[in-house]
Amino acid sequence: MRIGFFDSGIGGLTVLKKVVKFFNNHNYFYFGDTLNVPYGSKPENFLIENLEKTFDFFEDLKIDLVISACNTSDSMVKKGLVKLNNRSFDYISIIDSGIKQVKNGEKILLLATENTIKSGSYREGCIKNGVKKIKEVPCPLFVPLIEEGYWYGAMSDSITRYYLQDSENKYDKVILGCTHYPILKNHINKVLNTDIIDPADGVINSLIVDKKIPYIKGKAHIEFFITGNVEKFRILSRRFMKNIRYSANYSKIDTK
Ligand code: DGN
Repeated sequence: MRIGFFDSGIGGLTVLKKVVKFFNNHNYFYFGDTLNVPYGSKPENFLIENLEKTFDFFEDLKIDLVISACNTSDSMVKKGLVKLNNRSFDYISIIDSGIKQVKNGEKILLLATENTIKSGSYREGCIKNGVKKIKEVPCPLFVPLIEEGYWYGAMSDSITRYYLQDSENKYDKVILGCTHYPILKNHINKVLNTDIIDPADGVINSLIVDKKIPYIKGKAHIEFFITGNVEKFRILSRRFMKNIRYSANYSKIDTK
């Protein structure tokens, strides 16, 4: 199958890695818009236009299934600002995959970008699922930190502590509502010591339950399409995807 992923940068790799690890031998296509990262506080119009163009690109590539690996862009779909009606591919929402994992009566901490929080998509979904309380915390410094490769160490630790300082021991679960954030999972876990919801696990679950991708043992092939610095992306993605069997091509692409 031909499976597409999109994100502003390397965050979507947290979703891609889990899917490739589980389903192995398919043709994967990853669109990383590193020229425009971060998406967190970009104007809505920009996000809508960009996502429409990304979807056009996936149609040109004859993609069968698109997995949203960017909550911020997915929130435009959830709000109905980007439509899927006439698209030729099937689509999996990362936000829906996160919401599915919350339960009635739980107290939830949502970490996400400003735009995702502003969309209210997680809040509404969690409330529908009966959560008792939801606190939303934007963590804008996480994304540049991760894009620059600071996945460990004192700087990541102190920024994590700064964002989470008032949230310790108050919530049943924390949703990592931005695909970049699982890269800092160890730091987040150290501060909160709370169950973590990674929406990517919900993606895997719905792929299995709905039998959307056949399991084919073997080696994956990934085509990366990057709008910014391809070499920087190649180095970081290799570092993140180590221990996974895949072959890859990296191409520069213009979004205009
Ligand atoms: N990784 C994206 C998300 O899940 O929202 C976007 C992060 C960003 O560009 N700020």
